[in-house]
Formats: sequence, structure tokens, C-alpha cells
Amino acid sequence: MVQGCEMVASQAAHCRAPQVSYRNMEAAAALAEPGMLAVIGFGAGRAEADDPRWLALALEPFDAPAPLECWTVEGEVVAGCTGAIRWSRGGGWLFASISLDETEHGDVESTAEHAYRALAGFVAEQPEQHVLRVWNYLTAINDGEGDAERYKRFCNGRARGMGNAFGEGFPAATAIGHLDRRPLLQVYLLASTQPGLRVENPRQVSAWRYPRQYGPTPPSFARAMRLPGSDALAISGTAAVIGHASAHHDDLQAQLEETLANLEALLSSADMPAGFDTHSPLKAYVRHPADARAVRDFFRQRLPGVPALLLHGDICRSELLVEIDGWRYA
Ligand code: 3EB
Repeated sequence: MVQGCEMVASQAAHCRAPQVSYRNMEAAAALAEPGMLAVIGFGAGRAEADDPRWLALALEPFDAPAPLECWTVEGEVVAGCTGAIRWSRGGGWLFASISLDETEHGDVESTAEHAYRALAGFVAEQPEQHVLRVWNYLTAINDGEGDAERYKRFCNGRARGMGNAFGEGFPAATAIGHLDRRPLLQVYLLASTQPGLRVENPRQVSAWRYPRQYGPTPPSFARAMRLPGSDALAISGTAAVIGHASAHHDDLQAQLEETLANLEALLSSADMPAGFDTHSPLKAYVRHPADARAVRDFFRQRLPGVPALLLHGDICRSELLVEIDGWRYA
């Protein structure tokens, strides 16, 4: 209840989740806005900024000019750097990011381990100890055969680095390959002073229960996370996976429809309003640039009004052509 939010200061922080929007503006102007927790830029053309709230992701957008992703919170925002971690906090929420060059940490596995150990160690000392949502972007995600595939080795390192940090359950997550030449692992997260509510998809096997064929370490993520305060759902990377199997190999339209069915199933099991609209910013990661137009058309026809950001990214199974993640606000 609104009244309760006003009366109890410690809960007031969670009456409103961070609001995520895609905006066509300059980074400096976005960073100057009150309550700005994070500003994410996409692609190579983007300059680095010193502000720890700024994150330049290696993912190339299909839109020009590329919008910025802005996260705003209610409350004063402070920011800093601790070792390799760039962070900001405000209103009971914590944004933290780390970008590591694999060549400085051995390989993808040891780099992932290092990133997660650093993030978990950092978060453990903050008031916002509940990691709700994590995004992972790595180079050449499908390179390597069998258990040596880089995504599978990333999963090994991630699990080792996180240790028992997610004993209460895994956060929602995305793991996508970027096409930048630099072997950069970029991981960022949203954490909170209050726990969220993990959501699984009844159409899918929970990722941490995937059978051995997908690698020695099952992926450590929940399908979605209802944020504390209950007005927002953070949706993990969602693709055309049914049970544990990839569906509709090499069929973009069928994968898009199956992905949408998975997204709708998630809303339903999360008790969120059905359907996606202006209150549900989504990102689509598209493997082949030639498919971007068809993905855009799919959004126009099947997800009208949805703020959509299309990015060039490789999905962690080579047969998957598209993956969608994002937010649903009540
Ligand atoms: C899937 O359903 C697709 O390893 O963090 C989606 C979201 C996927 C997150 C991760 C992987 C991850 O298995 C892949």
C-alpha cells in the first residue's frame, strides 16, 4: 500500500524498482539526471566515461543512433570504484560492473571465476546483499567443441567464482556473446537490500538442472526475478528452449514465436499482468545481422508498443538465432 511505503522508511526504498528505459540522449546529460543509477552505452563507437555509473558494453546495436539504457531510482545516488569494480547505489539498489581482459586472467574460465569472486566478495560487504539480476557478455561464446566450448567453460568459472554467494538461489541472468575483437568479459548486476522472488518457467527445465549434455556445470541462473516491492519482473535471457532442448533449429520465425510463448509463461508464473506493452522494455540479441529486420518486424506485429533494443549477439547454443530479455513493470 502506498501509505505503508510512506510510513516505513526502510520499505519506502522498495516501493519502486529501478526504472529502465532506452533513450536517445548524450551520456553526460543522462548521468546528470537526478536518481540516475546506471547508464549503459552500446557498441564500439562509444567513448569511455570516468563515472562508475557509466558502462560501455561491447555489444553492437542495430539502431543508429543507438539509444542509451538508463536506470533511475528514487533517492540520492552515490558511486565509486573498489578495485576493478565500478558501482553505484541509491534507494536500496546497487549497480556493480566489472570488465576484464581475458588475456590478463588466463582464459575465459579463470576470467569468469575472477569476475564472480570479485563481485561476490564486493556485494557481501554492501548493504545491498541480494543479487537479483546479472548480465554476462563474453567474446566468441560458441568457439570450441564439446565441453571446451567457451560458454561451457564460462559456466565452470562462473560457478567456481560465485562459490556459495547465491546459496539462497541464483539470480536471473543473461549470457550472450559479443562480436568485439577484444577478449573482454563484461559482467554487471543489480542487487538490493531486500530479497526478490525467483520465478521459473513451467515450459522449461530449470537451467541448474540441465542434463550433462549441455556441459559439466549447469548454468547458474533463475528464469526471472520478481523485484522486492513487487512492481517489477526482471526477465532472464529467454530463447526457444522447451524442456531443456532447443526448438526450431534454423527457423527464426518459429524461434521468435516460441520465445514469446516462454516470455508469456514467465509473466503468468510470476503473477504479472499478461502481455507486453510500453511498460516492458525488452532487448533482443540477434545472431545474424541479416535477421535484424525480421526481428524488428516481429516486435512491431507481435509486441506493439514495447520499447525494444536490438543488439548483435551470439546466443550460447549455436542453433539458437535469437534471445530476448528485459523487464515487465506492473
Ligand atoms: C537457455 O535458456 C538459454 O548462462 O546465464 C539464458 C539466460 C541462457 C542466461 C546464462 C543462459 C544464461 O538456457 C541460455
